Amino acid sequence: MKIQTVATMPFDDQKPGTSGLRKKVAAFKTPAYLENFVQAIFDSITAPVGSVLVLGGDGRYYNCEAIQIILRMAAANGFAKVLVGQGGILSTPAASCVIRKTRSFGGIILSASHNPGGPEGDFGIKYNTGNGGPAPEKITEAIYACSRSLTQYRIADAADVNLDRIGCQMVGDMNVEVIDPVADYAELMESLFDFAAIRALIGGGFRLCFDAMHAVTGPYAIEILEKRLGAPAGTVINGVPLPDFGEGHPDPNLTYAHELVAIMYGADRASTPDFGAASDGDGDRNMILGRHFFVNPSDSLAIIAANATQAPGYVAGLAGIARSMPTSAAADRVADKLGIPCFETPTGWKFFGNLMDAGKVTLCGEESFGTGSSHVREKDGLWAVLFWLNILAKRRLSVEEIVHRHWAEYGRNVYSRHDYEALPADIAAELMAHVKSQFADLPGRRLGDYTVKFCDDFSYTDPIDGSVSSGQGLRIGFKDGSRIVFRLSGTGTEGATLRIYLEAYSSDPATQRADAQQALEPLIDIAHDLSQLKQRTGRESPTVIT
Ligand code: G16
Repeated sequence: MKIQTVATMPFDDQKPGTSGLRKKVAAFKTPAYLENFVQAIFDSITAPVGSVLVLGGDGRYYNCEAIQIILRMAAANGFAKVLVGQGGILSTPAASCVIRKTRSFGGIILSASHNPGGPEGDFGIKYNTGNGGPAPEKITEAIYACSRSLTQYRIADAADVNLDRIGCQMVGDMNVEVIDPVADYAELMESLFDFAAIRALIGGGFRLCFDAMHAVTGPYAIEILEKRLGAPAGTVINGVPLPDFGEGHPDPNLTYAHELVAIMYGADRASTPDFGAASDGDGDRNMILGRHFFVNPSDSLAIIAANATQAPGYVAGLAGIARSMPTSAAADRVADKLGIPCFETPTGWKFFGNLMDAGKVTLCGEESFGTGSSHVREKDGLWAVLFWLNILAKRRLSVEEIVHRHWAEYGRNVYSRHDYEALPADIAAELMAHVKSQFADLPGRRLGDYTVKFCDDFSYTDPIDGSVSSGQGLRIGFKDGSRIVFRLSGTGTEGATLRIYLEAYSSDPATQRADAQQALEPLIDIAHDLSQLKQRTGRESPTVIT
C-alpha cells in the first residue's frame, strides 16, 4: 500500500462543540481542513494497529466524498478494517449500536445533526469511543490540541470504494466492509419493545405518521414501522434521505417539522392520525405529537420513565435517570416516586456515558428533543417513537390522555425554550456577562411574584471520573421551584444562539392544562428584564419556541 505523508498547516478553529465539529460545508471543503481534523482524531485516540472503525453519516451533502477521504486515511493510519454503512448511511444511534455489537475501537459519524445541509448548509464530524458514545471532553480537548499543532497527515493512494455494494473491498491493505445500515439496529429495537402489541394496535386501526424529514431515519422507519410493524405504506413521509434534506431544516420541532405539524393539527380532527413523530438529520432526536397535541420532550422523558416497565426491555425497572441541566425536573418527580436516583448533567449526550457505563442510569433525556437509554450510548429518535407506541399499545389511551393523567399524578413542570439564533457573538457574550454580573445581588430579591432562591453558573463534577465541566449555563432558581436558565448553544455555525429555558411547576389540575406560553409569561418578562434582551439584541421575539 502506498501511503502519502502530506505536509499541512494547523487550523485554529477546530474545537469540537456540544457534539463534534460543525461548520459550513465551504469550511470543510477548504483544502486539508477535513484531513487535518481526521488526522487529529487518529493521533489523539492512538488506536492499536489492527483496530476496527465504524464509519457513516446522515447522507447530507459531502457525506460520501468525506467517507472516501476518511477511508484512505484510516488505511494509512493502520486500521485493519472499517465497517461503513451502505450508501454512506448510518444514523447516529445505529452507529452506536454497530460499534457496541462489533466491539469496534470506535467510530466516526458525519453529521451536523438538525442543521440544514446542501452546498450552502452545514457539515459535521464527531468521534465516538468503543462504548458507542460521543467522545468525552478529555478526548475532544486532545483532538482540538492536536488540530492546532499538526504538521502532516497520512493518506493512502487508493481508488474509491463502491459504497453501494454490500460486502468486503480493500483500500490498500485495509478491509472495508459495506454493511446494511438498518439490520443491526432494527434487530435491537425488536429485542426491546413488544412488536406484537404494537402490531395489534396498528392492525386495530390506530393511525400514525412519521416524518423522516428527508434525513437519515427514512430507511430505518420504513423497515421498522411499515415492514415489521405493519403500518400502511405512506406512514413514513419524506422517507428518502436527500443531500439537502429536500431544502428542509431537519430539526423535529413545531417550527421546522411544519409538514407533520399541519397533518397532526388538521382541521378535520376525525381524519387526523392518532400519533405523529419526527426525527432529525442523523436520527437521534425525536418529536412526539398526539392529535392536536404536542408532547414536551422533558415530559416525554418523565412519561417514558413512569411507564418503562410496559416495554419488555425494561421490565426489570430502571437503575436511575439522568437529564441535562436545562431539562425540566419532571423526570426527577418520577425518579423520586420510583425511589431511584436522578442525575443532572451539563448539556451534551457525552455526559451520560459514564453514568450508563457504570450502571447508574438506564434512561437519559434532554429538553432538546433527545431521549435514549443504555441500549446504545447515543440518544435515539426511533427508539423513543417505539417506546411511545409500546406504551400506547399497552395503555390504550390517547397521547393527550396519557400526558394529562401524568400531570394529574405528578404535577406539571410547565416548560418552554426560547431560542434567539444567529446573534452577533459579542452581543450574546455581553448579554450573558450582564446576567451573571447581577448574581451577587439576586438571591432573596423579589421579581414579580417570584423570589430568587439561588443563582449560579452551572458546574458539574462527574461522579464516576471526577472530571469537572464548568460554565455550563446561568441558572436562576426561585423559591417555588420555578427556574430561568440562560445558555449559549454549542451546536450553531452562525454567530451565537441564545437559549432561554423557562420552567414553572403547577400542581393544580384545574389550571395545569393551560397554554405553556401564557403560563410562563411572568417568567418570560423577568428573563427579558434581567438580560435586557430587547435593548441588547434588537430582537422582538424568539427565532424558535419549543
Ligand atoms: C447535540 C447534543 C445534545 C444537546 C444538543 C443541543 O444534539 O448531542 O446533547 O442537547 O446538541 O446542544 P446546544 O444547546 O449546545 O445547541 P444534536 O442532536 O445536535 O447532536
